[in-house]
Amino acid sequence: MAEGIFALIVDNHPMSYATVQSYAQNMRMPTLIPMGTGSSPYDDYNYDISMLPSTTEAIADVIRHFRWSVVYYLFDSNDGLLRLEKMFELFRDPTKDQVNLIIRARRITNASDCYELLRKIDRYRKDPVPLKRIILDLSSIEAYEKVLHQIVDVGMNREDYHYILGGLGINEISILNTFIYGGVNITGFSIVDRDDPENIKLLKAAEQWSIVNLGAITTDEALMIDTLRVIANVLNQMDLSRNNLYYGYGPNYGRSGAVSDNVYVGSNCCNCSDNPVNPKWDGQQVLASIKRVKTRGLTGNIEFDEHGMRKNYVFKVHQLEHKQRLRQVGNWTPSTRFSTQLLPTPNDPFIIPAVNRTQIITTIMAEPFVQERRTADKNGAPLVDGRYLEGYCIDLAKKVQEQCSTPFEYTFKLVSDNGYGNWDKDTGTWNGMIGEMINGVADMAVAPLTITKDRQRVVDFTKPFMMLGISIMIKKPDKQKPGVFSFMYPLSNRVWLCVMIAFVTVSLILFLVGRWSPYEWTKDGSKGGSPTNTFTLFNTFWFSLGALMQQGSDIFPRSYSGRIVGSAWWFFTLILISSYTANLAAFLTIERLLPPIKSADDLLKHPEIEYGTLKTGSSRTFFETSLVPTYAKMWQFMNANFDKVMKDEVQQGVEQVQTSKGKYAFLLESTWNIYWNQRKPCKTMKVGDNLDSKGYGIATAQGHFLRTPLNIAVLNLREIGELHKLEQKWWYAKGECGMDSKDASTSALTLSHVSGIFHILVGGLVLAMCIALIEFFIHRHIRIRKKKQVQSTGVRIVKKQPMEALKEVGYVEREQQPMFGESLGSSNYQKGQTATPLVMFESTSPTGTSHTKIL
Ligand code: CWD
Repeated sequence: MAEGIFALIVDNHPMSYATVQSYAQNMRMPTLIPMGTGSSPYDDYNYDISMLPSTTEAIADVIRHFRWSVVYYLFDSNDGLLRLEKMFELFRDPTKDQVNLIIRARRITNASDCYELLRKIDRYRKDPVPLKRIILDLSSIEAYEKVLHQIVDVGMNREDYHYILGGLGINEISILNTFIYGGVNITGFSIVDRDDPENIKLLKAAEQWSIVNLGAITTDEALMIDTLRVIANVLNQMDLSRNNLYYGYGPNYGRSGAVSDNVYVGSNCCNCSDNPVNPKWDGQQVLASIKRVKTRGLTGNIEFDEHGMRKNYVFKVHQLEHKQRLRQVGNWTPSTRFSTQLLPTPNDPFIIPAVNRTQIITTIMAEPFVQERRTADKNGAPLVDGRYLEGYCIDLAKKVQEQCSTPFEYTFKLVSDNGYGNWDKDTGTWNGMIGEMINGVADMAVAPLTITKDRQRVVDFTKPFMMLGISIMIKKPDKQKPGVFSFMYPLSNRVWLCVMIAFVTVSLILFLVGRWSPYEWTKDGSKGGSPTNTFTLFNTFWFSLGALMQQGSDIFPRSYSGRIVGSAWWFFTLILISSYTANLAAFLTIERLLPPIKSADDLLKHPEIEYGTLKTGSSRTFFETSLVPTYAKMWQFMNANFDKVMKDEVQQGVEQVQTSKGKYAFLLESTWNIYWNQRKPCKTMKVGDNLDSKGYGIATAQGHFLRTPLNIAVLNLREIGELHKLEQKWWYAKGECGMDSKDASTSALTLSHVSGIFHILVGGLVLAMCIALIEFFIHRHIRIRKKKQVQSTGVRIVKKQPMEALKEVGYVEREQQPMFGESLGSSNYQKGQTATPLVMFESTSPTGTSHTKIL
């Protein structure tokens, strides 16, 4: 220290540690202890920084998990003694842990020879339980090797033993391989993170320099490297150029080769022989900088609390069972505890039988599964955290309890982190309800908890009590009122066009057929016997139109060909009009919703519409891990806009859909989609098919005694229709929005539905009147012209009723047949030509000219 140092790195060996600690405290010298836990946070030595986190809490969790009642605690160091003290402290209140633990502590004075102690433990028969649970808290890997060796020698590696190794290098103990066939259980921890890519890089580099062996780096080596990393980190952080660490100059001051006077690192603080000791520097600053360090190292996340102890670290949990090598079964962190289910020894009679306890059911507030009872009547509603609960899951738990062949009592608890259960990569643990079951905080979960393969690995699920899938919720588009021409809707525009073309084509063909077929030609006496054809172009159109309108007309084809055309056209119109009529009612009455989105692909096609799902839960995992290109692209979008589009709770997502004018779609489980669409203000709707198919199950901690009875109870409830009834009760009976289709079918047609046909009618009437007027004027014009002509020639040209007209203007019937060659109007009467009936008229004009008319 007199030479000038910055911090101490020391071993906490019992022979020297107390002395070093005392000096460090007096000289205000930060002291890093790579391989020990240092002093208790509550004593006066507050310059200690411990690199090695304590496993005491993790061991306590194992004891709680297995509900042991007696354990042996064997330790060989003062550190171990401190941890033992902590262990007693943790189990002081038996009501808190539901474990009344007896700890039998023994100190191993010589790790190389503890046979006697082990034999005594083996022979001790006065414990309330014959099975022996032994915690080994030893100071080094060598000590573990030695003691475990003796355990094998004494024969304490049988199935009635379970050891917990308190150190952090269980995977470095080679003798464990010999325990595989003895039937013993061993649980332990490690901390070196060999999977971290940064660590792999570092270890590879170190291997090149032959410093460490990548595969075989020990926990002690890793802790030492991390200690140096901490110091390097602090040096980088501190503003050394400000010269604020020390009062004097370093030993290099003025020497050639010194980089600069200002970059000297060290305290030059103290002279150990001063009496009283008079440190000239402020080690508190360095200490504070060390406690502020936040970095990652070989032992994972490196951070310290105010007592200089590690925080936010992760232990890997390892287990060795009969015929199974040591394997990692999960993780443990101080905040989330175990991320795994530690398998109890089969048929272990000393686990406090869960059957005797009230089962703790974890659940989550999620309408309508679990919600606060709103009515004044609170009878029968469980009281949890000061709230009376009701909902589908509360009813389900009751019904399952009634159906269950194994009787049990239960109480509800709300999940503390408000999560369903996800694997947290950072902490390496399960959170949410799944985490609570794994950690033994809860026995089962009755909640809208989706059955997934990852969850199934760590907890047991019953068969699904409800089926669902991820679905799309959008804002309901405004209803489209049937337009003025809604009578056109039953047929598409193309069909209308085809009908028009068919109409024209049929009319033309009928006209041609009428022309070609001789049977359509008749002799009309009123026309002087000349052949006439009713199927003029105008008439064929009239005939086709009459058939199309299902009205008929007064003209019909006479020829076979004409009748074939007519029949075909009638059949066509029969089917067409029937189909049209069948569709018409629906199109006139239903107010159609035309949503812009109908599928997940549509969401990708409409970049203006944002979408998201819950921040945690199986839906997020679905998108995150999906290999389907559409869903993978959707996840890219959601991940890029995470804070904006992802929601903590379903209600937030629903509210955003309601308020975002169709610019946000929420991806949620279909059960909730249906439920929220039935809640006021009724502004949302579910579109498209579900993206996947899955179910909610009741989850139990793995191997729970109620696992099978619960499963059977759920199946039974399904078969007797109770689940269906519950669904009706919580979904449809409480609906506030009614059924859209029902509304539509009962409502009367308004004028807006049928105004189009009025328009057509009025249009037809107006057109008819116009044409009538035109006809009137044309006729009048002709009459005037004729009158003038009669006045000037004496001949009145008539068109209609010619006989009467001619008689009127002075013609008389002539008896005589026309003479051959006689001029008959504009054409000569030809020889051999007959014209019957033949009526001839004659008149004499004022000029004396004789006129002959033949009809
Ligand atoms: N959960 C989810 O992941 N997505 C959703 O839309 C809803 Cl409503 C819930 C949670 C899920 N049920 C789970 O168990 O993770």
